[in-house]
Amino acid sequence: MIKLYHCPNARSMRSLWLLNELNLDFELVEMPFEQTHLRSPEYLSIHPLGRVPCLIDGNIKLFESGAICQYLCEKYDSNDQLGRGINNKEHIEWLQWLHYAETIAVHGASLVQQNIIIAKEDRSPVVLKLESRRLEKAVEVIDTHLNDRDYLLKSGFSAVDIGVGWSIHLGSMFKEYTEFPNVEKYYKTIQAREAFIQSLPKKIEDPLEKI
Ligand SMILES: N[C@@H](CCC(=O)N[C@@H](CS)C(=O)NCC(=O)O)C(=O)O
Repeated sequence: MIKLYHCPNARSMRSLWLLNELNLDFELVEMPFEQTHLRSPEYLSIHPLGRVPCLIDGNIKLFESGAICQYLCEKYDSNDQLGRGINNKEHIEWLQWLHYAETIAVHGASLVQQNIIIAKEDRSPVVLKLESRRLEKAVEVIDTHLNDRDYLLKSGFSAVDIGVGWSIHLGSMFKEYTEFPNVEKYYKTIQAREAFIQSLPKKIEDPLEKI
């Protein structure tokens, strides 16, 4: 059976959300977002950097959320409901957004470090300003792209809306989307999906859990 290593609200939420969308059976190994768990010898023997996600399926092990997305779609979505396989006319566009998800996420992750993880005295106002601006510009690209469509691909919701959607979700911790009306509407639409709701932490008590 598929096994997913996950921390609430972390990038592994992409994989969890996709598994839920695909309605697959899987075992979820949920850990708190803490070094004691992520850097334990047991977990480091599974993921060499002690990060999430990590997905195991038989003798396959993957620890990049984009690769997990592509793998799950290629193996378990032969009708291209969420994937867009090599013979699909949207394949190249699908690949572009699959990876663009990380272009947005790196800025959100950097803001998590600057606002939450790093001790106050070590935070950098310059990095904060730069990363906020770069997040904004990366989201603006999505807003413009959504001018003539509801989802990233014209054909409708796909797995790349999960990758980018999670990045928008992460960015929402630091950025209101009011100046990006298409993104605001898009975020509301994907948040209403049953599989998204199923993949959220069961309860959020403090912002540290919202990583
Ligand atoms: N590019 C990787 C990034 C994985 C990653 O950095 N995950 C974060 C959570 S969002 C993590 O596990 N961080 C823990 C740490 O760095 O200690 C992916 O997309 O899977």
